[in-house]
Amino acid sequence: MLIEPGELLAQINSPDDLKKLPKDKLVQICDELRQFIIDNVSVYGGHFGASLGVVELTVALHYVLNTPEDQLVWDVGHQAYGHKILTGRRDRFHTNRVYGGLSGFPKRKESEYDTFGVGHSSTSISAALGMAVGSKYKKSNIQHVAVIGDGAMTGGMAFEGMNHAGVSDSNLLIILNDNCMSIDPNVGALKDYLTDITTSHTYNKVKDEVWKMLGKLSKFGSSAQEIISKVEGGIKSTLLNQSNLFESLNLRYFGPVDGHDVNHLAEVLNDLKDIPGPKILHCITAKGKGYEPAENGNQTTWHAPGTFDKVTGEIYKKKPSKPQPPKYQDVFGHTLVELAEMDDRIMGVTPAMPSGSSLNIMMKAMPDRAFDVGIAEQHAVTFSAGLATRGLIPFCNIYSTFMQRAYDQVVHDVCLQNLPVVFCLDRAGFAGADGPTHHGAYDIAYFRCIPNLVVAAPMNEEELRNMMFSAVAEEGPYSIRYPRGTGVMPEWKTALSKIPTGQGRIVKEGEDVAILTIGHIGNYAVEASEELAKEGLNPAHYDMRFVKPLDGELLHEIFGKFKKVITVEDGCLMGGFGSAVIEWMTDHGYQAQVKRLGIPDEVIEHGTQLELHRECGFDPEGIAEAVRSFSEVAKAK
Ligand SMILES: Cc1ncc(C[n+]2csc(CCOP(=O)(O)OP(=O)(O)O)c2C)c(N)n1
Repeated sequence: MLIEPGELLAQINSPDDLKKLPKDKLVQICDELRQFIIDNVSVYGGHFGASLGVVELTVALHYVLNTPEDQLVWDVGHQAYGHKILTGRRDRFHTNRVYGGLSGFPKRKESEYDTFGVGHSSTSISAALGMAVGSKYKKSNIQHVAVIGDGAMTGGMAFEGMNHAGVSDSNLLIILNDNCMSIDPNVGALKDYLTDITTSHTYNKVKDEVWKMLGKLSKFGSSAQEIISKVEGGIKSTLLNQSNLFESLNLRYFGPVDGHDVNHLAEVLNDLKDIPGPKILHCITAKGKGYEPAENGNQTTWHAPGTFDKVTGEIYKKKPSKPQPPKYQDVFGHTLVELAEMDDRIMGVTPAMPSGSSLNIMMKAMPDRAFDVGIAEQHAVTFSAGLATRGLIPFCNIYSTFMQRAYDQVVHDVCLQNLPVVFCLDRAGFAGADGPTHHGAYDIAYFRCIPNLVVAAPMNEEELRNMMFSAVAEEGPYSIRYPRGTGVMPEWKTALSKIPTGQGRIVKEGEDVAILTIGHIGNYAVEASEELAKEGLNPAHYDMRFVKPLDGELLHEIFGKFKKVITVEDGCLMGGFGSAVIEWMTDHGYQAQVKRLGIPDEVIEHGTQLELHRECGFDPEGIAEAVRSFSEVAKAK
């Protein structure tokens, strides 16, 4: 189903077309853009509230800037749907996040308007600053703008970028898109600070006067600007309780402005083009703006609601006829509370993903023992390490892809000191529609080389629960990876029992070929085996459960018995589980033919998880094919 754009939007094939519109048409174009996003996302799914919140900002930016020459960087990029639609991708927008279609995030190879590939938060200031400094070096006069949310602003990298920008004398404009929301409500002292600035009425009144004056004076050259800057700075620090955080970092602070007044935004952006040096414009917006259920309902749900009825606002949920297995994240969330009730040393930590990780269950049940620390993965890990030094057992839940941010903290702050932090890596393996920025492809490889760290992955809900239970008794760091989505056990609340660290299990006896799997992907091997049985093939299947330590006893048995081994992992092949098995094999003097199935050394784009597994040859059929090509029986036929 192709969604028809509104009359004006239908004529906009690039920002140049937008610029041709008279100013009095900007409100209409915003309305049509907003409607087009609603129409599309309600049918095809994707991120929602964030893009609605920046419709006016998007239109104003492309109206005023000379894109693609001027460099516009969106932080995270989940809010850039309007940007994509205005920059020549309107007719393909229905393929957003679909296998082979548009990416859900800005991507350099997709469009010249996407100046920087994004997906992980808090990178925009550093990237845009690098561009600005690079342009200056090349004597280019173009504009550089980073648009960053208040959630992304909590990430350390944003501060590292501002710290540098403040002394850089580059013409960088940072636009702070402040909607008080991350995915969940934003957290931390910065949030309170931003609210303080926003609600200081006296300051805002005086600021408006200064702004008008500034508009008049900025055309008169640098000395006038210097005077106004001093006046303005003085007013700000007198009127605000604290001195201005951004001004302290040498960034000129403008705002707050209404981020939904497109005409005013266009004027402000135009004015700011004339003001040299690094600066920040504070825009107040509402997530979900213009779509009632998203704006005034549960903004977290409407961050990425899935498909919905745009008239009633009802989010479509599948209504299965029989009980379904739970999501792994929910098994984690409920089991953590269960464990924490039994053991008062257990704590929970998440960097800005309470709903996504289901740590919100513990945050609600035990608010003093579970923490959302903001989009701050590095801090989450070292904070957990600190808790562990006090005899506590933190469960630090970080998506596999975001754990990449905190690698040094895992090595330096946790593992070298052998501290008992339990890392739960959600979304391990292919993330699906979010694509390569979000695939949890590398964690097995990057974790298995760290001393002291246990690397475990459950094949089902029961194993996840038992691994969490066992991790509490471990004296050092322990990691558990599990994928996005559901497990396989509708009756998931099994009795807790310990799994000895490094002990795998046999799923199915067999002959000729042994399939060794790690984690949930093992269920594909079960499916493959069922299919192969119909063809008279009977591979053995082992659920190894641990990449580190590997189960040596089981491997002696396997390599003693089988000369053909297949390893399967939802992770990168280089240095991953299959590599670990081959290393073990050579270290112990065995010789077998080993075929490794997993993610190749390439960027794999977006699609459903199954589509991507198929592309990489480790869907059930891919595993079956590997067995067939190996099997003696098959060869004899
Ligand atoms: C490093 C990293 N951690 C976590 C996330 C998950 N994430 C995506 S969007 C988002 C919230 C961003 O909030 P904000 O910047 O305020 O933008 P908004 O959605 O409110 O417009 C989070 C936590 C991420 N993309 N990157």
